[in-house]
Amino acid sequence: VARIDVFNGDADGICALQQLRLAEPGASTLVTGVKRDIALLERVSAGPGDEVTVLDVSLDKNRAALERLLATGARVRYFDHHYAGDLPQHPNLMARIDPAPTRGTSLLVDEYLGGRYRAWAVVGTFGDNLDESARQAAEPLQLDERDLDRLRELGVLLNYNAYGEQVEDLHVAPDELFRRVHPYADPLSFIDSEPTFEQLRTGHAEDTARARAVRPAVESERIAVYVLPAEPWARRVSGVFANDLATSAPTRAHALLTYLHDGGFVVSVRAPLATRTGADALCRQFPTGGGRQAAAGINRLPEDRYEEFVRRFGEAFG
Ligand SMILES: [Mn+2]
Repeated sequence: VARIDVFNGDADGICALQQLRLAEPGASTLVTGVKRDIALLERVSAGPGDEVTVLDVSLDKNRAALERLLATGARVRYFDHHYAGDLPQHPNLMARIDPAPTRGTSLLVDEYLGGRYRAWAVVGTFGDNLDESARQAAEPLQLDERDLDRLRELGVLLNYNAYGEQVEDLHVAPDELFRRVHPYADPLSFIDSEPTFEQLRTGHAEDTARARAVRPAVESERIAVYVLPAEPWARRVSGVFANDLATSAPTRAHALLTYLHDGGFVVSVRAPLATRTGADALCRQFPTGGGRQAAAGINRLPEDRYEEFVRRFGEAFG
């Protein structure tokens, strides 16, 4: 029986898998990618009885591959909080899917495991910018404020590492990052002992300083649009910078457009933190758009649709 773990390469995906594999140790094949690379299941081949675990990628975007795997007799466990559409009904599918805007995949896995590796669930939840939920989940751990801040920073850094157009843009490939994380049942030990933490912290500080120097292309009380150049630092920092902007102006919606090397933009949208809705509905108006109510994106916005995007962004949030 083959065991295949399919997970979003971001903090929430890695921390969801970390909890499951601490609870159920053993070798598995890892299938992952940059944060936006969510059509992951199509890369999986599995046979009768094989166990496929899928974490933090939209079922709707993986539906055809999921149906194919179920038809071959594979058993699939699916945990996610993105838009799913109708769930396939199949005896070999166990799905825990909840698109609630305040709970990520790490917390769905935490619930499944009865809170066994709660600290990792807290890290993943901070990574998805769900600070309030993360703090609530952390209460029974009785951490002091300093340790809670360290868990938050780790979540932000793991999340930051997942942003890029290709794995080559990233400081650490997500499958390798999972292998580095995996020996640590306690994320605070990872922070103290594993050099990767400092590596990501330095990279994050450098990229953020460059992003902060960029002025908005459009700015009003309700919306702001930033355009970043086609460089690896911009591709890495865009998501985390979008979360920073959202936190610093909670009643404003933010859009970050990063030029792709072959034209067009990759887009990150954050709904105002005060409402946390409307980002996915806006992005799904464009062919490669998708995401969650609070945070969504467009994988490729053609350059000639820039004005249209700004107009629709204004209509959605202005
Ligand atoms: Mn997530």
